[in-house]
Amino acid sequence: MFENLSDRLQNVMHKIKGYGRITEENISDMMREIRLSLLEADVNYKVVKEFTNKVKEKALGANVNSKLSPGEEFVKIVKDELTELLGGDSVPLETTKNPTITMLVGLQGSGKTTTIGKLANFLRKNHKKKPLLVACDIYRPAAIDQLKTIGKELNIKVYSEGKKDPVEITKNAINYAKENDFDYILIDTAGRLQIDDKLMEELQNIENAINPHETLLVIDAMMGQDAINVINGFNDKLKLTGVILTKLDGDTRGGVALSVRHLTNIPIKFIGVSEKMDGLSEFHPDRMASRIIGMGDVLSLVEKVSSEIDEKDAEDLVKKMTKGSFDLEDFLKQIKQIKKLGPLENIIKLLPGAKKMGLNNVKVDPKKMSHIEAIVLSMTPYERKHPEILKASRKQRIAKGSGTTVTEVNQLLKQFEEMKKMMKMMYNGNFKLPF
Ligand SMILES: Nc1nc2c(ncn2[C@@H]2O[C@H](COP(=O)(O)OP(=O)(O)O)[C@@H](O)[C@H]2O)c(=O)[nH]1
Ligand SMILES: [Mg+2]
Repeated sequence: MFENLSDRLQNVMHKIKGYGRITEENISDMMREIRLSLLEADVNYKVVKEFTNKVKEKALGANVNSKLSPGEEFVKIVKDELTELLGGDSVPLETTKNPTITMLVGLQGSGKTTTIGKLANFLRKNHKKKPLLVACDIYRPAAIDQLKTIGKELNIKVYSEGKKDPVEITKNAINYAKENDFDYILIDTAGRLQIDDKLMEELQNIENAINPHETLLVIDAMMGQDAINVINGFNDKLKLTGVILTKLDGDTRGGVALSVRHLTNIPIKFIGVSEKMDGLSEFHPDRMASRIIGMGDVLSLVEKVSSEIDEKDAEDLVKKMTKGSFDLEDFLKQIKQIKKLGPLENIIKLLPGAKKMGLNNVKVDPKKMSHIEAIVLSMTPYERKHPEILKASRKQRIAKGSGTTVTEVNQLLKQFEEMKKMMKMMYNGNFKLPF
């Protein structure tokens, strides 16, 4: 998502860093670039115009006594304005009520049923909730089965009464949840290909009957600008509390994300980034802005790492890294931990400057990771602590033991040395962000 926009904006940021002063003249080229890149990302033209006007105004009035260079000041202005555009402060999902009732609405195929599963998974993992999924898309038997399959996969209870009045089903489901200690109710509703009165009436009836704490509109980001009309259409009839933008993994432009808040005033609460049950991220405007302009998303990275990795282990590792006492034994531990985080390319993308370093499109071959692990495992503990003793015969033994080649062993040792050097540089403060 946002690939092209991010590329182009990072180029602009890079150029402007070279300017000693920001003047009306040199800024107009930059603003043109920014305007075009936003339009190409399918951001609404009105939004683009207001955005560029604001950035320009702020840049020309920027504080000359600031500690930042004029270029850095400009980058900061763009980042702040992008954050605003994406919605400013993040608006968290309601989780405090017992039970909390959340209803998902949206057009057919937008991703409601899938997102219900993802949300339940998220709530259980991050908020220790016991969710109940409620099947209210009663018109297609396949829709109920789909939800049941998802429930089975996640081992989360699905409440269903087949083809009955959705209002009755939801009321019964809430009673059932209360009696059985479920503390988060997620309601899957019917969708249509277009907004129509009958659908809206049904959704309104449910809303009036149960007064949900959240009514979230699920919307397919690949719809582009049309999404805004759909959001407004639903919001006219229902009390939407947020939007979930799905399939942002398929839409490299991502313009909708940049227009929704400004044009509808409804916050984006989550984004869908894959078909899988863990493919849902909380939406944080500031972090997203930071990612778009290439400053990385270190906060999300830290969160991801701390939810998957033992904190004590991570702390030890960082200590060793910074002291330069990091050895192959630690490297092995690290590989094991990294494997827990899922595909490495998703992690790399969150690093500051990943793009500039050419790392954003790296494909990490899981087979290669296993090879590395096997090589280190074939070393004796002493060898892992003192890789400098590894000469030809030892290397041959290791290659044989791990089912790899001496070349691969050499490659690994070289990579390890480079990694150590980089860690030292970071520690000594010589590591500069690449833009
Ligand atoms: N790539 C991708 N596919 C998604 C995402 N969310 C949903 N889908 C897919 O979109 C299709 C429709 O989803 P579904 O949940 O059945 O939509 P519903 O009709 O609104 O309930 C399914 O094939 C999902 O796997 C997403 O964030 N990324
Ligand atoms: Mg569905």
